[in-house]
Parts: sequence; structure tokens; C-alpha cells
Amino acid sequence: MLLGAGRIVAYVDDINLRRAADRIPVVRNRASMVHELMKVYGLLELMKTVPSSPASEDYVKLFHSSDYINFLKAVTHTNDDDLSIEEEELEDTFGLGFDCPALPMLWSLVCHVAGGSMAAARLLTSGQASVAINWCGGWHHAQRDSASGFCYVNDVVLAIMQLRHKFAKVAYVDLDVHHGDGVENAFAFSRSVLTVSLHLKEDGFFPGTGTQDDVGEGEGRYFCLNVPYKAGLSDDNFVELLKSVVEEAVQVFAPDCLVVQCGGDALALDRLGGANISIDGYTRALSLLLRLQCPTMLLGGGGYEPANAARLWTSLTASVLGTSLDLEIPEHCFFERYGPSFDLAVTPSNRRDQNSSEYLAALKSSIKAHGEEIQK
Ligand code: TV1
Ligand code: CA
Ligand code: ZN
Repeated sequence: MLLGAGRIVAYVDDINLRRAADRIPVVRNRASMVHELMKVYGLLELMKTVPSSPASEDYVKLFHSSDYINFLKAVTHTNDDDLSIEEEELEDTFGLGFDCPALPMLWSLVCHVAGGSMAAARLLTSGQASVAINWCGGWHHAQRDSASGFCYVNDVVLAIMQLRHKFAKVAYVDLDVHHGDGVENAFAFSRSVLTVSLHLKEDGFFPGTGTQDDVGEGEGRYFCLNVPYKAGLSDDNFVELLKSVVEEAVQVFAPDCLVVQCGGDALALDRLGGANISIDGYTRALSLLLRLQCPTMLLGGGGYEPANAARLWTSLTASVLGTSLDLEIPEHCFFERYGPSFDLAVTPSNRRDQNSSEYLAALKSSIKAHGEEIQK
């Protein structure tokens, strides 16, 4: 399928960025697996590859508070033992703890991750690319003052802030199975950034926010759209929901630029997920968004079966490039991680879709009503 017809596609490719992303514990080595799979399929020769460099403290400060930044730097220069903060206390200290441990060289990790999406933003603002890809980005939970849900820095928010220098209106669409709360909060008061998140919403599922009546604040009211779904969401229903989002809200908003968080944890059988989407479902979703024909940034995010995240992002890249890939995974350094199938497919499981047609109809009509508010 040719999604990016006539578009210049650029891929942010930097060894130090990958090494930083590889150190995030729940997705250890995933960034390298993604990159190596893209490479062995020959995709790197089909795109412009662009290096990134670590962001500066001043750049990170454009969104995050000085107190939080100083804490990250302090953690970096301290051993666990000298930190003189108890584990539980750490949990309330700028969000560090179980999900976001105080990793060694944390500050450098933050600068590299922020730098990756900064490079992608620059490719779009300079007009050097019409699609810019950073599979090491998409850390949508980080807040101004704290880490959250494996996210230490909100590279997405920082990148959107850069895009806003050139593009008056930016639409953000978050396909990750979790609510994109950090990005939503950052732009809740803004009418220049439309944030949309589709996510699983059930009792106890992280982060618990993102109900349908969560629509933005003040001037930015109706410029946040949340599409909460139930467990087992199928490809057809996922694509239908996104189609209604695109037609009723995104097209009405008429963005000058698009940022898509392609978190892979809505894939079937994800360790942390609960949706039932296949690679084909994601590809159809992305094609709806690319049809808007705006400069587009593609980011990663969740995806807790690393081999499946690599399969997804490699397949999405190939689709954007209009090339098709052999089903058999080629021999390469991570080959054994793709067993037992050793093929590129991620197909739906046979679980039941708990989203009834009544529930979906109500969601769609509320998306439509939301779009009418944007129109006003
Ligand atoms: C260390 C080691 C931490 C193994 C955390 C699952 C782990 C989880 C781990 C885990 C895990 C969460 C919560 C509970 C909030 C906590 C990248 C009240 C097997 C974008 C973040 C999910 C999703 C956080 C991030 C969630 C993203 N679930 N194993 N942690 N407290 N945290 O529920 O959106 O994908 O699971
Ligand atoms: Ca989401
Ligand atoms: Zn997620």
C-alpha cells in the first residue's frame, strides 16, 4: 500500500539515541531491534537518514520545570545509596520509582530522547522532509514536573512546540493503547494544538484519565478529544473510530502539520495492552492520517513485545515508502527473537471485542458533536 506518495521521507537515525532508548527498562534493546529490522529489510537505503544530537538543557526547559530538571541531573550524579531518599519517597519525588527508576546517566538519556524528536521537528519545519520518523520517541506521559509511565521527558510536547514556530495549527493523534495525558495536559488550554487520543479505558488501567468529557480547558475547550474504548477492540472498529475522528474533528480543525504517536501496545497480545489490533489495522489507521496530506511526524511509544513493535514500525515505514516486504524475517543479529513464526505478521487474536455496536455508535456521535464545537 502506498501511503506517502510523492513525499520525502526522513528517518532519524542515531546510535547514541538508540543506546539511550535501549536503556529504558521495560523496552530494553527494543530501539536496536527496530533499527536492525528496518536495516536488514533494506529500508534505510530508501529514505533520507538524518542524525540527531542531544537536546540542550534550555531546550528541555521549554516544557519541563527547572526543579524537575535539577532533580534529574542530581539523580544522574548520585549513587542509589547516597540518594538518601527511601524507595516510596522517590515515588512521590518527581514521579521516579517503580515505573520510572532512577537510571544511571538519566540526564543524558533525557537529552538524547528529546533530541531525536527535535531533529524530526526540524526536518519538517525546514521543509527537508514531508514525513519525519523517530521510532525512539513518543514518550507521551511525562509531565512538566514529573516522570510517569516509563516517560522521563515529553519529547512529543517539545517537538510540537518547535513545529508551532512554523505551523500555526498542529494536530496530535495518539494511537498508543494508553491515554496521551502528558501531551493533552501541555496543550489543554491551547486552540492551536488539537490533541486526540484513542485508548483503552477500564478500571485500574493506566493512567485512568481520558474520559469523553475531558475536552480541554478555557480557550482550549474542545481542542482535546478523547476516544476511550473497551478491551479487545478489533481492527475494523479501531479504523472506524479513527475515520470518524479524522472526518469529524481533524479535517474540521484543518491542521498545518500532524504528529502521530504510533505506540505499538494496541497490537494483539501485547503484554501491557488489551486491544486486538493487527499490523494491517495500524496501517489502515495511518493511511487515513496520511491522506490529510500535511507534513507528518511519526513517533513510537509503547509496545511491550519488542519483536512485535519492530514488526509494526518496520511495516509502517515500508507502507509510507510504498514498498512491500517479504513475509520471512531475514537473518540478522536479532533473528532468534522473532520465533517461532519468524515472519513479519502480527494478526488479531480470537478474543471477543467488548465494544458493543451501541457503545461504538455513542462514541461516534459524541465525536461528531465534538467536531461541531471545533467548527464554531
Ligand atoms: C518495572 C519492571 C516496572 C517491570 C511496570 C505495567 C514495570 C509495569 C514492570 C507496568 C510492568 C504499568 C501503573 C501503578 C501506576 C502504576 C510509553 C498506581 C508488566 C508509553 C505506562 C504504563 C505505559 C504504566 C507507557 C503502568 C506508554 N503497567 N512491568 N507499569 N501505579 N503503571 O499502572 O503509554 O506505553 O508491567
Ligand atoms: Ca492513546
Ligand atoms: Zn502505551
